[in-house]
Amino acid sequence: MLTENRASGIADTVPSRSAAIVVELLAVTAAVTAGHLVAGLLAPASSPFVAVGDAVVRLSPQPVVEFAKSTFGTADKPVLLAGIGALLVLLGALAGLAARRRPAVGPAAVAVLGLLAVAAVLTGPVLVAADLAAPLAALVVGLAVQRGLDRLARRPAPGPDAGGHRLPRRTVLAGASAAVAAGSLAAGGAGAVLASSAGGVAASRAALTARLAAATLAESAPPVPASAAFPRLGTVPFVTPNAEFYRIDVALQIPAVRAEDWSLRVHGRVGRELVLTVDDLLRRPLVERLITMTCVSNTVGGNLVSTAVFTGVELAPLLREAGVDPAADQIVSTSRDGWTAGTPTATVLEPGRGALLALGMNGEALPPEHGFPVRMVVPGLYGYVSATKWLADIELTTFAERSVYWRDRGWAERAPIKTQCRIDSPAGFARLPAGRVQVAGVAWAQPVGVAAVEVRADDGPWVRAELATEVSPNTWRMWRAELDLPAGGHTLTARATDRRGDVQTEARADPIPDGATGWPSTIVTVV
Ligand SMILES: Nc1nc2c(c(=O)[nH]1)N[C@H]1C(S)=C(S)[C@@H](COP(=O)(O)O)O[C@H]1N2
Ligand SMILES: [Mo]
Repeated sequence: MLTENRASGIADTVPSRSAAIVVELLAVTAAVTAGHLVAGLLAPASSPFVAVGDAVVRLSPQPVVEFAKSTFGTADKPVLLAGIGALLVLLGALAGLAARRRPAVGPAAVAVLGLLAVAAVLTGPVLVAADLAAPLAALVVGLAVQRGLDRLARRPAPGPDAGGHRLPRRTVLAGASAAVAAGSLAAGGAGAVLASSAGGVAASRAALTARLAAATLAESAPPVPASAAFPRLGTVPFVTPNAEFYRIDVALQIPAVRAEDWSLRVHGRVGRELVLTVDDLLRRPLVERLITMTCVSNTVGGNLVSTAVFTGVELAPLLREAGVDPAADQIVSTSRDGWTAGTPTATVLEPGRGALLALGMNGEALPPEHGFPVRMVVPGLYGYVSATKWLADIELTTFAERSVYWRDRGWAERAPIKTQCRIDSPAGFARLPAGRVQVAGVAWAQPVGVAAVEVRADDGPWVRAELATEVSPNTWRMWRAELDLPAGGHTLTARATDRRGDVQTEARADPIPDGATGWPSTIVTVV
């Protein structure tokens, strides 16, 4: 079909529907993959795709986030990215169709999507100049591809030219499209590879592991005696191997920062701002701490609780050097991907609390998924108010002045860990031989420590459990007990008492807003 291009007098072709869709989809694909490649080279989280996904997560109302979590579980991130991909295809196809007779729609759609990616990166709370490179590259490449392919698609039908022969328009368009598709595939693949090897993060991590191993410690972690756990009775090991340490975060893509490129700004209500590099941290006294971390989302009996030896520097003296304004009751820590946590300043400055900027975990530099190169760890506080991974920024402020990620979504402003315990063995619905039944598990009450655990069968008397050797009040404590059980079904229940003498409450509460409560119980059958 031909239309008259009145300005030039040249007859342009209205592209077929399929050609129009292909042109627009390839422009969008080239944009996304070019952005992914540049992001892989510079800053993986700035990939337009990932940045828009992060922004969607950031801006989603809490019920939507909860729905996604409960419907898709840990697949919520891939599902979100797939959804964004599907939406892009749909929008691209519609824009392509609309652009057949209104050519300006084609580049406009690419520009709008590109600017959306720029906006997603700009509104991420932590922004460095390099973050803009990927969405801008996406915008430029997308527009260039759109223009090039669109021109081919609209080229007037072939006629003899000065050179004699011209390739048929469809052949040229198909060739160019294939080239763009192949280029996009290569760029996207290379971007993904670069993001996963993350610009030398693996090498940087290995080097930091070696430096930590060679460093002189100002304080070593207490030894963990064999008597600290009852693995033969079915308790988890005392120190959780890194690969088994629970993981909770909202990062769609693990932020990749080399230790050499990392720095932390300490600012806000302080006497003097500090900017610290990993070298600066390694020049300070290095301490090792055994700490049991706990997630506020852990349900009674759940396993979002793990223990590791963290190596790092004390946070309290560092803040004192910066000179904390006494009015600054909140420390807001921000991750490289923009996630934020608010920690009570008084807790971190408490004598003996032992809050850390951690660089090492169980004898290695922090694993990427646990915050490489530097995270915060504060014994006794749930992770969401203290344990910022991929730490980028610390601002001294007030609870009145600033809210943070999970507080914005209905979780409590302050969240000390609640005394809790778990029955690890026997497993739920186990069938056991009649007679003496071994019961074992863990209890935690950071930072005061566990004083007692009791177990009972059904409504029987509480039986005092034997406690494993205490390693630190900041870690969990294993326990075991023996119960004589007659044949039949039984409910085993446990409860812990902390070193303040407070008995764990029986009252059931949901994790939201400040941590679950209630006694764990396990149903077994004795045969
Ligand atoms: N950057 C960042 N840090 C974060 C989070 C997050 O979503 N992003 N989640 C927090 C929560 S809720 C918990 S419980 C701990 C979990 O740390 P882990 O994954 O190393 O176990 O990290 C905290 N630090
Ligand atoms: Mo958490």
